[in-house]
Amino acid sequence: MIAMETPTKHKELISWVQDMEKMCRPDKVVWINGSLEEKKRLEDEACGTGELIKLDEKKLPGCFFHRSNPNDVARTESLTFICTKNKEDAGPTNNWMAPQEAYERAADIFGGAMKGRTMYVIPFSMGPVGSKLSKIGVEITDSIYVVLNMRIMTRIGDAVLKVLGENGSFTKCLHSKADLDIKKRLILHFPEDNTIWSVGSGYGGNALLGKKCLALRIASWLGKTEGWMAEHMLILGIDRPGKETKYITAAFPSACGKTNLAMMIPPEGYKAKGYRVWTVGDDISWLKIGSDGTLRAINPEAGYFGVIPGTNSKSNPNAVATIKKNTIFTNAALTPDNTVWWEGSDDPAPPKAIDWSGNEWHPGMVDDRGVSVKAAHPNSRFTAPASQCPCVSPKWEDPEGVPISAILFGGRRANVMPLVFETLSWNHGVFTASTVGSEKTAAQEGVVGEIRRDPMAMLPFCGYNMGDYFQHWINMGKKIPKLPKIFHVNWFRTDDHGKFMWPGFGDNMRVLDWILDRCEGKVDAIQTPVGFVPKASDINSEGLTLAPGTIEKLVSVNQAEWREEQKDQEKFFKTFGDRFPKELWDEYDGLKKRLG
Ligand code: GTP
Ligand code: SPV
Ligand code: MN
Repeated sequence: MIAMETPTKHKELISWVQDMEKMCRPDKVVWINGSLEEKKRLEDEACGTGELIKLDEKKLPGCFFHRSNPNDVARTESLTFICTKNKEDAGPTNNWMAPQEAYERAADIFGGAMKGRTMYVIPFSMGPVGSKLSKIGVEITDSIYVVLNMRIMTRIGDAVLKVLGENGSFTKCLHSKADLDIKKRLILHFPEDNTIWSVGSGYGGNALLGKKCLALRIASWLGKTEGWMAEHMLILGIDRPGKETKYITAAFPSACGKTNLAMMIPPEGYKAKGYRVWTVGDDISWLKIGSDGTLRAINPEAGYFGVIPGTNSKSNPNAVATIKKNTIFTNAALTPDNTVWWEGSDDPAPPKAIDWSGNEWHPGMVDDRGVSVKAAHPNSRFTAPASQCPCVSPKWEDPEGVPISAILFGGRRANVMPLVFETLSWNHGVFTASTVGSEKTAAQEGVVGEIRRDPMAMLPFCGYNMGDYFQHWINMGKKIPKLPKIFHVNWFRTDDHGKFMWPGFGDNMRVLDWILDRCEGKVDAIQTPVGFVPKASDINSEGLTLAPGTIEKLVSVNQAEWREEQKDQEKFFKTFGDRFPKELWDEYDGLKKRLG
């Protein structure tokens, strides 16, 4: 089969594409150029086969609906592997497979998997095209859904090939849905070969290979060798009256509030004074030392792949505005008037709908065991262009990145963790980040309330031994002339009745305000064994209706609880053996002494 003319003279790229074509045996090969004609042609074709459903053009212009296979609705961590020559280089937190075995096992599944299909070749840039901070990848896929999502989430096409030139380096990303059989699903990373092979899934982080696979797992490895960092962090800018915009990053585990914080609208009182929040990114951040000595962050992505349920004009008005057009909705419910609906939407439930799995649904429906049936999958997602966000930062595509004043870490913790504390030093901040934990919710496997350690919110995304990753964080601290301060936040502390004590969402501005004041040395704090907490009176509660003493409770540090917490930290740290940095054991010991 003769491919269409190749739009590049890059020999390594051409020969790799030919090799993959030989293995996957598609009917034809199409190089993606990124044009609007091409987009239209692919949308038409996908609507023809039912892969996409065109939504009502008046109510949701340019929007499409997609249902993934019901066995394929989230990342599959147990089928995700880091394939380094030495097992120790993948570390105790990753699944490992020897590269040769991995290539062989996957080749069996990829062999002939694209028969009767088209193989698309997508050149893409993570980060603004041509920026020194950007990286190029090429994804081969047999899924139009993947092409159209990559078109939103990354920069694709001829402009990228031009920057790649005839011998630029790129990450080789091979993807096939194959037959969507979970027993033949593998998400393989070969950091030593700058290569990703993903087969058997068509969903999100498993299939849009620029996102978690390249921009976190491969990039974290590149960052360690090249002296920068790839992190699971949102980036936002904050305007305060009479001051220049300050930027912060924040790492929270999946579905713990990054998109919400990144697009937050400050409370009325703050807005009136001139406070404003700007979104630079909502999921991934690449951090490098700038020539001015600050730590600079870029968002390598160009779109948002956000959690749909719970998105409404109270929780996240900016997201609601962002997804009004040119958006792909995956696994929400389809209404009879050809729009989409989800639990926690602004609209009342439709009298009937087709749910995320393709079955008829009506409000109040329960299953055999009497459990209410959800119309939208809890992990249903929107894919929308970042440029459509009303509060997108004017600097979101700045090739130099934005200078970071503070780094926040946090998880979902009903107790122990105060609303906010400032760490005592960079190394203490890294220690605190390495202990981040988050509660499993009723929707996850395991015991409800059980803490899963998720250091830096990177547990599923670090492409190498996390002991070495912690060391890299320590080493970076020695090299950054203008170090950001590191904070820990927790929006999820509950009272004796299990109710969230903190209103969260836009009101998180009150905490960010204190954080920036600390960065500017404008407010004192109370030193506790775990770090600096605010004086209750320094958290502005104007306009909030909180029971007296709530802020005191929110920022309190219970030393007995912390001593318990440390036992669990120790167990976790020990799993890294001698790859665990001495500096972090020192911080552990320091905390233990302070706790008495
Ligand atoms: P990924 O895209 O999976 O990486 O997740 P994310 O961190 O961007 O998650 P997202 O912002 O979509 O989090 C959604 C969940 O967090 C929803 O259940 C929200 O209701 C909840 N959430 C977000 N912010 C807050 C908050 O300030 N307080 C409380 N109580 N819940 C919040
Ligand atoms: C996450 O799980 O952290 C996500 C969604 O952002 S996915 O792209 O599927 O990984
Ligand atoms: Mn994420």
